[in-house]
Amino acid sequence: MTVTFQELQEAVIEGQNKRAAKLVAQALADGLPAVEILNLGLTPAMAEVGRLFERGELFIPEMMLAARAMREGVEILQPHLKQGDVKRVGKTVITTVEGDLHDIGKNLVTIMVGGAGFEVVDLGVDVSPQRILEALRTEKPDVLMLSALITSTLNSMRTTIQAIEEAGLREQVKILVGGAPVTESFAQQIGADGYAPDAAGAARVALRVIGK
Ligand code: B1M
Repeated sequence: MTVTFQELQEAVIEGQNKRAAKLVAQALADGLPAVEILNLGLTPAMAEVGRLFERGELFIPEMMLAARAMREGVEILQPHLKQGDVKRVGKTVITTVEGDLHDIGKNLVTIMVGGAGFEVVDLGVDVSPQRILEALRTEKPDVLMLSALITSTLNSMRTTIQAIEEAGLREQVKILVGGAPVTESFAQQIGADGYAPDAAGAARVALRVIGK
């Protein structure tokens, strides 16, 4: 029986991780493209979870279960989102900024940027400017990618970029920012080199800023 996007969304919204993983595997077996499963099945489910949370119809524990179901679905999709043999084009350090624990979007960016040929060093979530400075010194990436999902942590993006400037490291790295509350104009305001609204866009902008 063919899997529908509706079924996939329901499994994620209801936090049924095993069912979500099984449906993703089935959808792939049915021949659905991985990008469609992601964009029409999994991602809209998280948007709905956010709406239900805002309306007080769903709470943090359910949000965490939905996040787990999404993550397990993405794990099955991951090998199918990669392009074939890609040439290494550069190195990137990626992180969710200080105070922010959201990592699903960052992880998707990691997959897409890795698929575009970047070696990716993922620092995780809730990462301080000091830790990011350390990584810039040791990893020497071409691109630093900062993700934020809550309005209150947008300020951490700003302070991270300020810390990089103050440390005299700004010229050695291109900085890209993204995440639901981030906009192109905010990116310009805080002195980032680029912004992308989604994971595929992040890969394109990363290539562009390093001249590829
Ligand atoms: Co939270 N949360 N959450 N949450 N959560 C949001 C973000 C929220 C919008 C929900 C809502 O109210 N509607 C809201 C923020 C409101 C605001 O500030 N504007 C919110 C809140 C309030 C909170 C807490 C404060 C709740 C509380 O404790 N009272 C708390 C904060 C904790 C913290 O971070 N300090 C919290 C906690 C959590 C959980 C831990 C339960 C869980 C996260 C689990 C995890 O990530 N491991 C969670 C979840 C799941 C969500 C929602 C429902 C889903 C987020 C998600 O994964 N989306 C979210 C609602 C929503 O987004 N509508 C919500 C799917 C993902 C694929 O999309 O992350 O946007 P996204 O990533 C996209 C793009 O943004 C972009 O590409 C990705 C793929 O296309 N992108 C980049 C992301 N990073 C990028 C970087 C780039 C470029 C593009 O370049 C560098």
